[in-house]
Formats: sequence, structure tokens, C-alpha cells
Amino acid sequence: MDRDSVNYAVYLVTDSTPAILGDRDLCEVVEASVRGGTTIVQLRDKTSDTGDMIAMGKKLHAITKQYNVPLLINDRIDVALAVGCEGVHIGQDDMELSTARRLLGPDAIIGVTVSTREEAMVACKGGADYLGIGTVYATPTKTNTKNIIGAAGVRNILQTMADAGYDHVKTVCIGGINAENLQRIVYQSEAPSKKLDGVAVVSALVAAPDPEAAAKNLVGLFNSLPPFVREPPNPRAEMVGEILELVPEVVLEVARKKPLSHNMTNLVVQNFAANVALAIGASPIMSNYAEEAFDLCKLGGALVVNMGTVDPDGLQNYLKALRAYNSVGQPVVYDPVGAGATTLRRATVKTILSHGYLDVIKGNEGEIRTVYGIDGHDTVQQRGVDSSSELDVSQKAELVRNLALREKNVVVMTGEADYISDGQHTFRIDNGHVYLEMVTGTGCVLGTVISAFVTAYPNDKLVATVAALMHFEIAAERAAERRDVQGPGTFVPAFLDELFKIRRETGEGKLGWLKSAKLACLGTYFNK
Ligand code: 3NM
Repeated sequence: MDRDSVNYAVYLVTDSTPAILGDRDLCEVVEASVRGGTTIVQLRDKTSDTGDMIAMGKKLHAITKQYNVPLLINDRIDVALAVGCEGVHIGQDDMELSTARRLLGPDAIIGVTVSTREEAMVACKGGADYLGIGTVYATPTKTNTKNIIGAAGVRNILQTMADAGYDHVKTVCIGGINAENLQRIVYQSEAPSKKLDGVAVVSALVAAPDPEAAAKNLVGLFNSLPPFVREPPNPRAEMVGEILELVPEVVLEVARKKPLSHNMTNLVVQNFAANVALAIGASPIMSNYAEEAFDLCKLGGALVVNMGTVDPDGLQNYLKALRAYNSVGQPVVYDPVGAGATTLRRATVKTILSHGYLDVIKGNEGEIRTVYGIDGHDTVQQRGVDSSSELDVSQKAELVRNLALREKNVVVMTGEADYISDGQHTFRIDNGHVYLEMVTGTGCVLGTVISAFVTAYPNDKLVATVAALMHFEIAAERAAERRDVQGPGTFVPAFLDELFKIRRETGEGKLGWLKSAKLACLGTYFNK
């Protein structure tokens, strides 16, 4: 078997413990799984005697050979030699890679477990054929793991490998991967120039009631994109003029589709958010109890996760709801309120980022910097949830672009000017009014508006988000200019009216309101 042509897509690691295998026969489970499409198998057995392990290795090898699938042995070079199989997988505490290579020869497949960039570099330099990167998520299958690194940690390692010229070294990730999260992890862990070649699983196959069907399913999932990924239209709007032309269409799509906006938000803004949603033509529901999300996500709407008043129950609710919306591919807008204010909030951001895909992240400068800093970039100490600005225009543009590029989504950074990017195109909006800052919850409410817009116009979330900001901020300007508005108190009802009136005027073809749009393109970046 040519070691360069190995397919790593679905990599089965065996486990013979009763908790995983139950009372089934490992050979039958492996054969069913290989029949279903598993592409590579590793015999992992930390307790059996050498003789038993060799006997099991030989039985498994007889099966895998029939399907032209490589068999590797975990840790035990001696067992691999006795079985005559294709190679070994070694951990950081096992035999040195160079010794393993010397003993097994140049044709053997040798993989190495890594959980840091440094370990990855050592393994690549040492000539590993592939790296097993993990632990992605904590897993009951192996409790003595060192680092839980999430998709972000995998991505950092892939990027480091690519930067150092090790694109050719194959990679799989391991730890808590299953049918539900596989596509998302593969998608989110992709670095600009390197992605995973496969996923390694234990329980998702060995403990599956039907390993053949489970393998088939995993192969299908590995070879397809997650449901929340939508290709933008081709050709897509990139220029300010083109986008502004689309804004009325998006405003009307919201009114026509009346998208559900499911808000998991703080008590302070619930009422206001619901009224704003109605004014733009969306259909709001305020529910912080995640059990409902499994039903609500099927109604074609979006989820807003606003962590304004986070607590442990709240976090569990966010994660469940996130999973529900991701599973059906409906949009999620994340508002990391006060992200940098406390250690707890920073930890919450990290957990949320690693447990789901967020179609849009919206926050002020401190929040966006904190979210970007979660994987080791520059961090910022925020005072409360208020915004203060320290960055210049080009730094702001770079920040939103880099975060959007990393998260493969749309990032909105609000402030005196707003910055929006999808990692490719970055825009600045100079609309809005200072009264917006004098009313509680306007930032949170903007998240609700964005959720309705990206749901109504799902194939171009960047354009949808720009349109949401235009509608929202120009309505604020019009409200503030009214003679009956004397301050933030009278501003609120006028603002609701203007949101509604802009929708109505747009429906009548009156697009004068868009003349005050202050949209600027800050650049286009091609990373491929
Ligand atoms: N190695 P499951 S995690 C065998 O992090 C193994 O190196 C890991 O089991 C590592 O797919 C792990 O059931 C167990 O979560 C993975």
C-alpha cells in the first residue's frame, strides 16, 4: 500500500472496553465500519497482553486488507511488526518517531499525536506521515488528555504547518467528534491554506448501534459542507453602488418573509427588541429556554445569542440552541456583550466560539477585540459593557477582517462608525445618531435586526448585514431630526415609527431614504 495515497477521511480508532464496545465482537464492528466506508483503522488497546494484541491485530488485518484499508497499531511497534500491518500511531509519551521509523522502515505509515504547534513542528520535522491533532473536545472515551483545543486550536496547528511548508503532512483531528459536529469542526478548523484530511473517531463508530450505517454517514458528512454554509451569488455585489442597489430588495424580503427572530437576550432589552422586530416586519420570539430551540429552529428563522446577563444555566441554554440552529443551517447572530469585562465572560466567549458556528458576530470595539483575542491574539480589558475606542481606522478594518476571515462569517464592529467584513470585503458605515447611545439596548436590538435580515437574504449575509445597518441607522437619523423629538425619551417611539416608515416607503418604491447612506468600501482582500 502506497503510504502517500492513504485516505484519512474517516479514521476508526478501536476501543474494546465494555463501556464502548459493549458485548459485541470487535472484528465484526471493524468490518461493518470498513464496509460502510471507513478509510483507515487503528488498533488501540492499552490493557491486553502482547500475544492477545498480536492475535487481534492479525484478525483485523485480514479484514482491512480485503478492503484495501490500512491498519495501524497504537503505540506498539513490536505488535505492528508481528502483525505485518501498514504502520503505527505514536503518542507524545511513546517511542520516538525516529526510532519507530528506523524499526519499521521507509514504507510504514507513522502518525503522531500532537496538541500544540511545537509538538506539530517536531513531528513534521521528524518525518511523520500524518498528525492526529487533539483533543478537540473533552471525551469520556479518553479522560487523561492534556489539552482541549477546540476547532480554533486545530486551526492554529494547521496554519503553523502550512507556514512552515508542511502542507504535505496529512492531518486528522480527534476527541469528541461525532456525526453532529463533524462538518462544523472540519469547516471551522480550516486555515486559509490547509485543512484537515480526515477525522478520527472512537465512540462514533465503535459504540454506534449500526457501525456500517454510521461510517457511511460520517463519510458523507466529511465530504460535504455544513448546512449553514451558503455560497454567495456569483457574481456577488462588492462595490458600494451595487450593494446600495440591493438594500431595498433586502428590506422588502424581510417584510415579505416575516422571518422569525428567536432572541436569547437579556431582560433589559426584550421588549424593545420585540417592538423593533415588528417595526421592520420580522416576527420576534423571546425564549431563553433552549428546549424550545429544537422546535423553533425548524421554523426558518434565526437565533440571537446576546450574553448580556450570562450565568451557567444561560450558557448551557445558548450552547443547546446554537447546536439546534447550526444543525438546520439557520443563522445565528452572536452579541458578546461585555466580552472582555470579566474572566467569566472571556471564558464564555471561548466556549461559545468552540461549540458552534456563528453567522454574524456583532459587538463594540472592546468586545470584538476580546473575541479576536480568544485564541491568543491581542486582548483587551473592558470596563463594564461600554465601548471605548483605541484603534485607528485601518486597525479597525484589519480587526474585523481578520476575525471574519478566521471565523468564516460576517463581523460587525459598532461605534461612531461601524465596520463590517466577511473577511474579503470590508465596509464602513457612518450613519446613525448619538441618541442611539443614550437608550438602553439599541446595540442588542441591532442584533435582532441583523438576524431578520440575514434570514431573509441568506445567500449574501454581508449584503444583508449592511442593509440591516442602513435601515436601522438611517431610521435613527430620521427620528432624531423630527421636530417632535427632543431627546432620548421621545426618540424611542419616533425611531420605531421611522423603522416602520422606511419599510413602507421601500414597499411603495420610494427610496429617498437611502440617499443619506454613508457607506464606504475599505478594501477587498483575496486570501486564496
Ligand atoms: N486520543 P471519541 S482523544 C484515542 O486527544 C483518543 O489524543 C485522543 O474518542 C487524543 O471519538 C481519544 O469517542 C478518544 O471521543 C476519542
